[in-house]
Amino acid sequence: MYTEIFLRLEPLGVELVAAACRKAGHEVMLCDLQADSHKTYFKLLKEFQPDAVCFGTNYLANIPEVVDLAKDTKALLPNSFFFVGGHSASFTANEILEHAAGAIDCVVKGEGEEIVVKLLEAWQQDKKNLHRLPSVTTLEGEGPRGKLIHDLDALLPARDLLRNRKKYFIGVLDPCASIEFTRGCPWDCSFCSAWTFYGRSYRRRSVECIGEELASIKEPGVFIVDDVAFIQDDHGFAIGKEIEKRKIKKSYYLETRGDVLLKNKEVFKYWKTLGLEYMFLGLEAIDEEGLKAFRKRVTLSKNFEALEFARSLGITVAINIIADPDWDAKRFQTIRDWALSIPEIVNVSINTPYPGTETFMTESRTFTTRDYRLFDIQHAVLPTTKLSLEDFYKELVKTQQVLNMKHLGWAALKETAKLSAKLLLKGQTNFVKMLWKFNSVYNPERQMADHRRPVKYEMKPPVVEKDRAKIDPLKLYVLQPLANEVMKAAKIKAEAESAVSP
Ligand code: B12
Ligand code: SF4
Repeated sequence: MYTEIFLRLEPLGVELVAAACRKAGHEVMLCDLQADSHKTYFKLLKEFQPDAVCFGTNYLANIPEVVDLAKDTKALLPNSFFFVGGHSASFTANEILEHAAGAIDCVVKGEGEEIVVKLLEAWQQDKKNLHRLPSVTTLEGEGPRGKLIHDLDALLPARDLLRNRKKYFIGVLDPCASIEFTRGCPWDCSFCSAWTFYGRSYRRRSVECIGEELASIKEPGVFIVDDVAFIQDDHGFAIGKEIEKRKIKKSYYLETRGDVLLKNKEVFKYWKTLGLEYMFLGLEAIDEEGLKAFRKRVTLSKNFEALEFARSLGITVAINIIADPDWDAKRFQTIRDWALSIPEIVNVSINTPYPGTETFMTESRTFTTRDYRLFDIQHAVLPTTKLSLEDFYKELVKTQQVLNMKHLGWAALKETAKLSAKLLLKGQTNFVKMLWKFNSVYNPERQMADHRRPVKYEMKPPVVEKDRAKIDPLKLYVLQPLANEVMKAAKIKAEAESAVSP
């Protein structure tokens, strides 16, 4: 739902996998189904007649679509090799294969750049033993856990293969490209799977490589995809100097944590001068109890101090708050009152335990649905205890509407009109379209109707372990955890936390 309105960004992971295949000598075509229709996809398949088709499946909500597309692709090209990779696919490999009933040959877990080349080779030579490769799961079995890739600088994303680059945007950054400075996150929030995917590691790309990539980007807007930007200020400063040296002028969007922002004030100040315009802060809760439950490891006062600081820099800040299905109308009203009292953009998501997160295993409430399509943090998949499901959605949408209107009040509309005209003159229509779409996408009836859709593929329920202490985090990891990487990340996290502890 979110991507129907506010943003649509390029699939960097898939572009990297494409770049790896191309470097190995394969002819590659990319089709981004965020920007292209299924009709176009099948037309391209017929024209290109690929030997292999692979899908990036970062989002749980897309799994049913990918499984159905796999079945239709195999019907069209029975001899082609069909495989799937990406974030959510890595945590649901066996169940995806079962749903596809033979239409998906294998699922690749974790980072795809290195294994994809070996996989294509293996398919040509020995199809029966694919499951012996690291990170590869087939209906026959599963290979050993893969390792982190050797070199984050080895490839640049194959941006040139995307046919609709004008369609990528986030708010007023229209058009907008994406870039990665670092990979992984040293924290371990209970609702998040970013750390389990990368085995709690944190790696940096070289400054030269980032500079070269930024210089090759044509779009004026750049979304930095790092989970937590500028955890280490030296890296942030060095990238900035490289940008200055190369005279690169862009507008930037990034996501970070309140404590990192406070620890590294100078680097964020510096980036403001380089074009940093938008920042996303995952506050998640406005009470200490909530922060503790999410194991955010930051205090409320530090988060509020971080907001003050971001405000002082003149950066537009968006905040996320997680609503729980057990909220009542009063709780939503508290959020509305608070959100209206601050100038920032407030986004509300719904607490959704999903595979790969700790909460998926510890959540003792029973899911009310196991329809993958509803696991998009905009639907309630846990029981709404104080409100009926319909009233819960009414409150949620009312909150989102109030917050949306706050930013499209009269003063903002005047500014928006100027901006819209400027973008339209350049032929960019994404931002303008976004302004009129809110009510058609966010409405309680549509959300209720989503719950009534027949469910073809159901997610496997977790084996619940209520005692958090009994969960071995190593079991959650997709890749083989490397002791030195985990220790390095723990040190980085400790440094970040100690710098802002009261
Ligand atoms: C950037 C980002 C976005 C961008 C997406 C840009 C895009 N089009 O891809 C935006 C802001 C739009 C976004 C939106 C959302 N996001 Co998001 N996002 C991220 C983030 C921070 C980084 C992803 C990224 O680009 N990484 C860099 C690239 C290089 O890595 P990658 O994509 O993972 O690709 C690697 C591997 O996965 C693999 N791979 C990928 N594709 C393929 C394909 C094949 C064939 C193979 C072999 C391998 C492979 O190899 C790649 C290279 O190593 C991740 C967190 C994370 N660290 O993963 C969350 C994350 C993926 N998002 C998440 C969520 C919840 C959402 C939203 C639902 C939030 C919302 N309510 O709107 C939406 C849904 C969007 C949608 N399309 O439906 C969750 C995933 C939830 C889930 N399990 O379904 C994550 C994990 C965040 C979290 N902390 O939990 N997101
Ligand atoms: S700090 Fe952000 S990316 Fe890291 S574990 Fe927590 S929510 Fe996930």
